Amino acid sequence: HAHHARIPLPGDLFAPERHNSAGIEFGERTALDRLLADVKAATPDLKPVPDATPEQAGAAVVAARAGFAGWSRTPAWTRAAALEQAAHLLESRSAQYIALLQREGGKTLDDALSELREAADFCRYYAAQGRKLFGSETAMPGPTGESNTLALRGRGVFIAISPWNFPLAIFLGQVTAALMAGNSVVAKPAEQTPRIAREAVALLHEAGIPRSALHLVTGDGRIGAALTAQPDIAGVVFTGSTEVARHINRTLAAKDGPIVPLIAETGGINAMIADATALPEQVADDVVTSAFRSAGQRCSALRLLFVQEDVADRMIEMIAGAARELKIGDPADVATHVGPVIDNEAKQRLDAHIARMKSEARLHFAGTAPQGCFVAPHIFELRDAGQLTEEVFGPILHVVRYRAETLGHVLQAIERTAYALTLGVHSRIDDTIEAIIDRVQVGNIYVNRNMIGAVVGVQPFGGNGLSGTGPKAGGPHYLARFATEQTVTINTAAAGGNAALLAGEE
Ligand code: UN1
Repeated sequence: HAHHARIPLPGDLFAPERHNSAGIEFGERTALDRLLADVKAATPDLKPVPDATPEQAGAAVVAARAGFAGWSRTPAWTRAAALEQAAHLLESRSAQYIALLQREGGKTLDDALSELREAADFCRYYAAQGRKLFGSETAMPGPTGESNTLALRGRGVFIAISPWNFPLAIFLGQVTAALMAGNSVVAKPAEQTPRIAREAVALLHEAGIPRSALHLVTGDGRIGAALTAQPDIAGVVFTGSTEVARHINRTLAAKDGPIVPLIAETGGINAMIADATALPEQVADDVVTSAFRSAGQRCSALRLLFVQEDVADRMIEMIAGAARELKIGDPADVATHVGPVIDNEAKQRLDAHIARMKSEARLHFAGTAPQGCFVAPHIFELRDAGQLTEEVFGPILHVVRYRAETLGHVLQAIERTAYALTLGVHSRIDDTIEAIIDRVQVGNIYVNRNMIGAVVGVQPFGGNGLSGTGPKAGGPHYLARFATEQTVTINTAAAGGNAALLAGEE
């Protein structure tokens, strides 16, 4: 095809097109028709990706160590240009990636499009931030007679371990940040989504990242463990469960040699508070989006909804009504709202949780799902928020009623989860909103809107407490944590050698 569209915006998809790219009139076709036709015609590489052995994992780290020298000396402008080229390639092949995200990741069209856009945004945002941070040294103020400069440089080999729920965006976000900062990278994607990772690595190589600077190692947690245990690594960036983050942290701590930093973005038991002044239609819409979109398989997703008693019955009824409209099924069908969960193990875990909730809580709503790896959306009402003790990674919403006087208890219950990733607030009382924001340490707070889909460079994303170490992905402080800093102080008053050095002479 000649007409490779950029990633369309949702509104564009329904706008009638009267001309094809060659200017030939064809009537009422829409960009959506064209995109769907392209996705259908796409032939993503679905060949299995073999697992690496622990020896291969070790060899990848050695090769990345050798690649570090050249890549860390490559000018930041060149590194940034490669990332921008990667964004361009992603966009020009969007149909191919959407098809792969649907086939391997179970993504609906909506989710695949947002993910593709997020992936391209990460590449461009880190390129722009990287030019600022790494493009030149910062002259520091100081006394006359000396010059002081601060420079950021790559650390060495970074291990990037990424999850299956954003197999393209989070994979590329981690890898491009580490590369932009001048590190070489060994990337270990989730074992459920190695094909998307293989494509993404091929794309980065094509965009100008040297093969020696970026290596892919596939396999499950054992391969991840083999990588983090390697002696010569300079940092680890990880997105996944809190439990695995702790395990990595222990592995790093047990090693001799330099202290190796871990950047971890982990789970959440995310809450939303809706008081009696909230707009019920908007709450229903935002709750359904936050709890059930992506089949609830986002670390940002809503798990625990606190509703003020006075409006609770009506609110729950409206949410159930909105949830009833959701179509669950084949992600390749454009009418589908909720696709499958990632694998059978996930389905079994979620089914077990649903069974437990049926005996411990009040069921308000159960959707219908087709046979296979699907989990229908469920709404349960708990007596107490403490009944939910772990992150349940699927389309299951838990509701708790509260009285206006006990908002303090709600905030305590949120703090007691010890996670602090996302929080939703629906209220029209400014004092309530401010008091909540002031009280909690949650990383991303969303007021009077849904609480998923953080936009790169707009809503820097990441949590505190059990939810992660920071810094926030897609935010201005992210890249610096992948780097070392070097301060150079030169006595400019000294005669001879120093003055010559400053003048750039030998
Ligand atoms: C994750 O689900 O692992 O804001 C994190 C959002 C996404 C969440 C990504 N950035 O919904």
